[in-house]
Amino acid sequence: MTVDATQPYDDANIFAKLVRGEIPSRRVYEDEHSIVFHDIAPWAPVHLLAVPKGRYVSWDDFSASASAEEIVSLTRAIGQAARDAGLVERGYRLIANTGLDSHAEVPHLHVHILAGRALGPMLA
Ligand code: D5M
Repeated sequence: MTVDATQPYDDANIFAKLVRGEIPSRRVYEDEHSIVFHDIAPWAPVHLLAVPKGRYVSWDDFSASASAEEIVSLTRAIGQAARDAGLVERGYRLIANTGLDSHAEVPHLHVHILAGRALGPMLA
């Protein structure tokens, strides 16, 4: 099912549980406001997900109402995780699916970090 970016936040979603530590994840970065972990169904040889710990459905509500500290944290988390994974030399792609046409499936903001092969001009 795809995520309607205008829906209210659902505390039972899978990434809410993951942030709360109720389900396991392979975390590669964590700070006060953000975590980065491996995607369980990778689209590329390297596939990480960066998520804010706060209750944001998508880029839409995050960009409108997250604090400056949360926004800086997510930005730094993505850059640090990419550097730690050795992705800078060959590069990487960031994707934040938002709303019905994007095919977002989890109603908690997540930024995909994709790398490890030449990704081509677009995914779909
Ligand atoms: O991407 C949702 C992504 O979330 C998709 O690539 C699978 C991933 N996923 C789902 N459950 C988990 C858990 N438990 N750990 C790690 N990764 C997970 P979307 O942009 O919403 O289509």
